[in-house]
Amino acid sequence: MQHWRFGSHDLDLTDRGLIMGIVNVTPDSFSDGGRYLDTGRAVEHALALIAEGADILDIGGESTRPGAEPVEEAEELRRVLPVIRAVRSQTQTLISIDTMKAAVARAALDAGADIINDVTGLRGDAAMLRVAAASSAGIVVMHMTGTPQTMQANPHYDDVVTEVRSWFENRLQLLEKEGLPPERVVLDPGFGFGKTLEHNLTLMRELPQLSVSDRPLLVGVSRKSMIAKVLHSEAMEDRFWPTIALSAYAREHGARIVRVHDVKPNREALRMIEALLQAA
Ligand code: HH2
Repeated sequence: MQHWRFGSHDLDLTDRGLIMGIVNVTPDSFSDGGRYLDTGRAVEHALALIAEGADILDIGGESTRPGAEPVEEAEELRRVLPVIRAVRSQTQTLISIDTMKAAVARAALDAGADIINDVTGLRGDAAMLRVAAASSAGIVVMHMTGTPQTMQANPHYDDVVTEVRSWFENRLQLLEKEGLPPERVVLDPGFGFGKTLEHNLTLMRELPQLSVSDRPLLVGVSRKSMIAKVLHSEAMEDRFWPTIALSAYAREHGARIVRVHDVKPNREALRMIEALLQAA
């Protein structure tokens, strides 16, 4: 059984996975930077993703691509809060805030967000764990070595699968000790965050080994450079179909949430794979 319980929600993900649609309110995100920096455009995009079938909107105001410039807290708030407020006033769809800053997470929850998605796994900001534990939000705990500024310098693991898995186990234990029960947490291997192509491919192939304590796994590979490296093409449009292939593979191998830019085709891939899994 795979349940994700937070706030008033009890999401049964055992047989049906979720699509997390990406809303980047940034000038510099790697695949769509600048397209939705304007509040109106971001809200329009968010509503379009809901119409395509997004179960969760992941709204972020700071790019985490390798080498991205950090964003001041006030600027990040200015980007995301109006979008969260506007989306919340128009829909009940779950909203996650993609941030590394505790103050942004707190303000986003107050504005109507339901989930904190922190790519540092609640390690980046010393206040984040307290904010997360004191809230009733769902929490995405992602694995990353270093920071977005340093992570791709020279990623090294003796055994990437074992190390990410034991990091998940330790993290869940520590969070529980700090008052954050595992049932509120989903785990994410952090594709592209302090990992080489080989590390990313190994983690994807060995996904079932990363399943810890029945916590749902979230996978974020949408349009990422691992695809460009395999296909020897830097063109962003060459990354759309391979993303769908990876979503299907991930769902077949146990992932329950996929974080994607292109909601409709990835959602269809999940439904198709789930039909196969249930027939088996
Ligand atoms: N990837 C990105 C951002 N946030 N969160 C989770 N949980 N997992 C991921 O894999 C993940 C994430 C990077 O993608 P994107 O938001 O499209 O780009 P950028 O960080 O440049 O805005």
